Amino acid sequence: MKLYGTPRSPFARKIRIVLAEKNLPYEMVVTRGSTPDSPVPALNPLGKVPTLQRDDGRALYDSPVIAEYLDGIGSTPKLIPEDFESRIEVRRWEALGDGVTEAIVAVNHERLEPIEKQHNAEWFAKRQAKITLGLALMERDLGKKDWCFGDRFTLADIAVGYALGYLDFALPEVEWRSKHPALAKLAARLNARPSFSSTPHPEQH
Ligand SMILES: N[C@@H](CCC(=O)N[C@@H](CS)C(=O)NCC(=O)O)C(=O)O
Repeated sequence: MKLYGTPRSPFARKIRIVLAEKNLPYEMVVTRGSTPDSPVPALNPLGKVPTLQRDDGRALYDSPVIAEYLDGIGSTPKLIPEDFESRIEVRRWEALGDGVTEAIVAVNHERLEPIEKQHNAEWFAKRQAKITLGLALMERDLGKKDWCFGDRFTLADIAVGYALGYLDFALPEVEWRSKHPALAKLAARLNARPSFSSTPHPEQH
């Protein structure tokens, strides 16, 4: 199996965490999705990473589909519950983590543009609201529980953990821990797991 992605891509990190949790061997192909020489568009017409190439050569995208595939081919631990309602709830957590991450990616990329090309304050405020409201809902729904869903580690925890990890990486000035003590505690535990600690984002420059 080959995973196409970059060390900076949060969505690729999400899949690297899943691969590590499932203890699945893979080859990492470091590439962006849409550079002229990228092999990704031949596999994924959307030109996005992560793209996974299965052992039979077929390609999979986006990260929710890849995560479900890896959970299906790997053995324990099961990251997505079988039961319908539980599964939908874990996938909702995943959508929340992915959506917050998308907003952080958008803000981070926009800030790298020359100031005269950047969107206006209203554009930034809309993305900021997604991050703020998303974190507030995560904090509320996590509450006093040890895990985001049920009584064990699932894809829901990966979704929250990689989103918070990317927030620290891309927007380190956002001080979210004091306002979200439950998330802060969960993040500390998740960041200590080998799947998280072995897949850090590189330094921003
Ligand atoms: N919803 C996608 C998002 C993937 C995504 O946006 N990847 C970015 C890198 S972080 C990318 O490849 N962007 C290139 C492009 O959009 O052309 C997923 O979950 O896999």
